[in-house]
Amino acid sequence: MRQRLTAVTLAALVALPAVAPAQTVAEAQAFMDRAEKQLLELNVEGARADWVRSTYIIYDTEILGALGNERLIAATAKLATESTRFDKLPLPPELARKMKLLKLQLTLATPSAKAESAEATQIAAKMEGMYGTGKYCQAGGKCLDLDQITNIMRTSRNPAELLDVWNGWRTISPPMRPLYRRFVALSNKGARELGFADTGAMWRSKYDMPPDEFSRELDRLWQQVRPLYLSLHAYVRSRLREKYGAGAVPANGPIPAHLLGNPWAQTWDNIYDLVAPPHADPGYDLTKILIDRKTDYLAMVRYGERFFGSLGFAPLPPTFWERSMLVKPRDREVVCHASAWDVDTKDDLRLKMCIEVNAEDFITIHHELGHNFYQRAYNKQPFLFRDSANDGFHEAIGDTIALSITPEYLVKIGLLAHPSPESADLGLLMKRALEKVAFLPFGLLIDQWRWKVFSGEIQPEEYNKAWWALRLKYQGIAPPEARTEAEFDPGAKYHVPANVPYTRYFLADILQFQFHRALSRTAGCTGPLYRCSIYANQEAGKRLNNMLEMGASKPWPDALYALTGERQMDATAILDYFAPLKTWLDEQNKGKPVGW
Ligand code: X8Z
Ligand code: ZN
Repeated sequence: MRQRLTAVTLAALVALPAVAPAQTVAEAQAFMDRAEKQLLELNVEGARADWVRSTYIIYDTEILGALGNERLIAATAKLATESTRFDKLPLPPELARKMKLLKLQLTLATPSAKAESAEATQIAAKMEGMYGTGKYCQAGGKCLDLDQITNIMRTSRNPAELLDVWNGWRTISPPMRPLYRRFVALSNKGARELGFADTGAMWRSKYDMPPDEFSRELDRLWQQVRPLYLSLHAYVRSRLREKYGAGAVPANGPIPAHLLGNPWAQTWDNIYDLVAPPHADPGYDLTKILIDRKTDYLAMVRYGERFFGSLGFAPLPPTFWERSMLVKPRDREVVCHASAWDVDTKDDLRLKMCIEVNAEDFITIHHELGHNFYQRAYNKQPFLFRDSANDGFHEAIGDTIALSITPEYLVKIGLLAHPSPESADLGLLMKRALEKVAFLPFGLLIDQWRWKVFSGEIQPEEYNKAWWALRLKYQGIAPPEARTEAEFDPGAKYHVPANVPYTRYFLADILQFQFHRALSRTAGCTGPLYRCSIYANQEAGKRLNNMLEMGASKPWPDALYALTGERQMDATAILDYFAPLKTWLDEQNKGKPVGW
């Protein structure tokens, strides 16, 4: 019902082309068959150009990538507009869903005017290229790329050095500011041509519910987890204050953004050593284990592949190993930000990543492989259903698997000699919380900023001010030094110049715990969730696969139901998981300020 409602709304808003209304379901079906065939061809062509652009950034590949994208967007928009002819026709459910999805295909809608569509796609390619090739050149003349900066932020405990590279990475983005401004105008124009109020409204329409209801859902989920975040924030702040001094970290104000072990302060697990609960040593350090054992990048990917294999998934195809980019090439510029590809939407799976041997990348490999195994699971679906139930599902699969990387699992695969004692649980939970709980407000705020930028509520003259207001509001962090509108700090986060929606990661952070809870129970694990691993459990594998195979063929609550028996996104699973830590944190925070 909802699907048809959306379609009708769209029809009312879209300027209908002057064609006679179609009459029959057969006609609608023929249109859809043609549309899916054309979109498949253009998608594959576009993905090939995009792959080369991302793994070999030069002048020409940027143009070729933009061109492929432009063709694909133009064809998709044209088909979406044409499809409104069938809006009033009652259609069988599958066809109706395809009509709906066709109208929601685009992340970037470009204006129909040729010059403007070319400009929009060129700006997009250019901004991603600027990010990919971005470097901070220090006063001494040494230039650092993002991987080097990330490593410094991960390991350095010298505030001056941290401040230097934190500021340094943000020197790459001010030149993006005028481009981004223009990009917003053009993409909004394109979105409006398709009947959406703006690009943000288009993005919010992809969740099988009215866009405003989706916003309220997000708020509901955030309210569920906010107390947990506040407890973690207050505790981490007080420990950082001990480490860096009262002059550096306020007692009851925001945490300076450069002290949290990550260039964007989005995950904090790299500063575990600074905030570790006493007497709760996890007993191992995965980074150290990988390095000591001389595990290389290929072996790391094989571990991930074998986990999926243990659940009953077929091994990755030989072409995965031939065509993936797994390490940073020495001789050319690439987009290092990790991504998973399915170039022919069938079996040409690839991973693009600049793997380094550490625990963070070990987890990211599982994240990316989750995309690849999802892609392959839904490849028997018709083209428009070759997608996840919603984008949060796509981001949650690999992370769900990574939640099963428990000490017991590491023992099973021979990376650890003995499982950690129970006394280690608190330490392990803290580490996970620094990764998963710390991320929640960050996952939410990126698009809170972008949606307001797209709607015009945030004007270009206040891009940075509004950015830091949201960083403060949701995360309780502040820039280490005053920022001005001469900077463009959102551009220093990949997904902004690359135009990748971000709310998906917030959803995934919640969903993965829901998935983990359901699969753990399926696997017969009755203990605390943080001790459950679904490794080698075929039944859990089957249950997961059943959902993955559905792709986007059904509204996401149906997919969620198939896996969990629940129809709502629900944060009680993440709260259950961290419950013992929350109790401990609140104990530590007694008599100390919470919030900012
Ligand atoms: O971008 C990613 C993945 C690719 S989909 C590496 N992630 C977000 C980020 O890095 O900001 C994974 C978690 C959040
Ligand atoms: Zn991802």
